[in-house]
Amino acid sequence: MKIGRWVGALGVLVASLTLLGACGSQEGRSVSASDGSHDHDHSHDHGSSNICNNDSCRMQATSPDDADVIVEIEFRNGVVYTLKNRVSITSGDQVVFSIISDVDEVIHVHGVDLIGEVLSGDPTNYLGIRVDSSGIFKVEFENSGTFIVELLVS
Ligand SMILES: [Cu+2]
Repeated sequence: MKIGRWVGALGVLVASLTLLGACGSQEGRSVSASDGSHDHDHSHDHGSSNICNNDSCRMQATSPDDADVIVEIEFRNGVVYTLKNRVSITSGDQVVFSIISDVDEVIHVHGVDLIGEVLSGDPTNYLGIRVDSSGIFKVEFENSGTFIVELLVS
C-alpha cells in the first residue's frame, strides 16, 4: 500500500496533535427544518454524527479525478496518518479527502461545518468539499474527536 511508506515517519508527530482539542459544541449547530416535524428519522446510531441531517451540510462522494487538491488520510487503530498537518488551498478549489479507515467514522470540517460519512468497509472513501471563504479550517474525525488536518484557505 503506497501510503505505508510515509506512515511511520509521521505517526508520532500526528499522534501528538490529537490532543489539540476534540470536536466541541462551540459551533452553531443549525437545526434542520425536518426536526420540527418530530418524525424520528434518527436511524443512525453514530453518536455525534447527528450534527448534520440534511444534504446541505454533507460532503458528497467526489472522484479524485475532479480534485484540485487531494488530501490523503489513513486512520488505523485510532491514529491518523497524513502527509501534512496543514494543507494550503485556494478559495474555490475542489478538495477531495481520500480516506482509508479501519473504523466507521464521520469526518467534520469545522468552520464550514461539513461532515462526511467514512465507511471502514470501503477501500477508499472519496469525499469532496469546496471552501469559498478564507481562513483556517480544522478537520477532525468527529466520533473519536481525532485531529486530522487543517485547511489553510487563501
Ligand atoms: Cu468536529
